[in-house]
Amino acid sequence: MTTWKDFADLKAVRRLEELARNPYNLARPDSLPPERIAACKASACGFDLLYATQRIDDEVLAALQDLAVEAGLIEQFKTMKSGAVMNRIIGQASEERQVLHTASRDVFSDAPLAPAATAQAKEQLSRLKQFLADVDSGAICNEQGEPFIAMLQVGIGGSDLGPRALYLALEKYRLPGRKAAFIANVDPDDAAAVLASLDLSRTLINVVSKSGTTLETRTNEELVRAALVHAGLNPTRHLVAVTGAGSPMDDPAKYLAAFHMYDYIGGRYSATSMVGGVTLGFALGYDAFIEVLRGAHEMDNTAEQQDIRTNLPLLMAMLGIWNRNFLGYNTVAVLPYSQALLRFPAHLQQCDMESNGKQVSRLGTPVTWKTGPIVWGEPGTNGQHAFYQLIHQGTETVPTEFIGFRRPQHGSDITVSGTTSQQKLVANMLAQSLALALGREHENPNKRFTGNRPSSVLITDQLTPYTMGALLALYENRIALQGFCWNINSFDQEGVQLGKVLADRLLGVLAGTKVLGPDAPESSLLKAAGMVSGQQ
Ligand code: G6Q
Repeated sequence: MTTWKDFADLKAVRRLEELARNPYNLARPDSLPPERIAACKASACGFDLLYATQRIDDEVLAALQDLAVEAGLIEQFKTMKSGAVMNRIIGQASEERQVLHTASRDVFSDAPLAPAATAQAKEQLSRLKQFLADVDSGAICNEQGEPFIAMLQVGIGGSDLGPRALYLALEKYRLPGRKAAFIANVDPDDAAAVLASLDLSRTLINVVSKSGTTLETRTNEELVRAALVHAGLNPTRHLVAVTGAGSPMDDPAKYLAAFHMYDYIGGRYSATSMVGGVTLGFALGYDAFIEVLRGAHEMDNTAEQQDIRTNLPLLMAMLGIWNRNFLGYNTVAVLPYSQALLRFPAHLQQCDMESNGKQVSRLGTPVTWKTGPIVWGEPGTNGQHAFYQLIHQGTETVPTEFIGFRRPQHGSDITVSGTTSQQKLVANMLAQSLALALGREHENPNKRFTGNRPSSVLITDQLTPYTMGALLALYENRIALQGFCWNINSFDQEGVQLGKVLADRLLGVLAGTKVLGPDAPESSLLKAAGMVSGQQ
């Protein structure tokens, strides 16, 4: 029997609504005394979360804790990790699947929570280890007997964003002479540019598609196969596949090696499965990928704690719910002060918005409360010279999540005017957090900062494979916990289907296999866009 409860029916929601009538004012004098800054700090897996600059006090935190307990968030998280069918909606046809991305990193203990899934993860890991050893030893090489030096991942959405974000974050740890590249979009210009940057004869192509049917990926696979043939190369010596067991791509004869992912791992949660493992393992080494898994696993363990003050994913989830549902803020900016995290906000955008952009509760009825916010971001300090104007003085309050590192990844730095570049980076991040909170009075209203704008700062020593894994899992778990609280199914994505269906109709018209009446909106739109021959 499920105990899923709708958000609007939770008692703690009433209490939080009361507290939200007079929330903590960050802009009043002395709003950030030293004891508040010291107390509003939680730590896990080497990360510190500084949240004194959120509009909360002890009463709000206690009520958020009550909300988490009443909604059974930690029980639901553990139930998910143990293999319950969490991807479902009661009384409606839905995916009806387990949600076990956590099993792909629960490989360090002898008693994993979902033993069958973890056994499959271990089996894939040992296949990966052997494959990478064969690449290293030259047992797998090109037709001239030369080692492979690059891997091109072809995949889109969940089969691209997480692996790409992690690769860019960890490029510093690349094995000597190795690199990775990515093609996602069905954009011939992107494919041409990426292919031009590679020596195809020494490149492995890793085609990643859980379904094995995705239009963009299958088209790009054909494009790359044609490029290999054009270069006089044999595609089966170069192509590797990661796909769902039994998918149309699950055909070992067409690939040099094939890895599996399983239906219990959602695309956007798949970076720690073979979807990320093959390319990250090739470029960074098997051991670095295991470190990513270790970081993620330890953050998964943290997420099992009941106490909001020590469970970082839970704390971030509940602060987000306070901002979204009780203070009424519509968006969240994730602003890493690290260029290496360039694509991490894009990955989170998918993970969060595809998971929690939902309008029906798990009880099958329309929600009467707000669900996922609009998530976006860019690295600072670049953003400071761009969109921070709106964050500081716009009419929309943008709760902000800053991410920073005390030490650079590379050993080199420079001291200018008494500070290093890394110190400048971190000082800027902390300054933004203070400026948003405190604001500034001025007789000129155009120079006034109202302040009282919430943010938090997530900081750790260094961006490494371990901390990247922990950071990834921190966000994945915060997203799942918020979904549980809103009582929505965070693991399906029906909202992406309609556009695909209509794109197929338009392509049918362009290919001449579908005839639509001249008054059909598809026909009129193709005509207006100048896409139908003779209609420029
Ligand atoms: C993620 C989504 C979606 C998916 C892509 C690629 O959760 O389901 O982004 O990952 O559509 O799908 P395939 O891996 O099946 O090609």
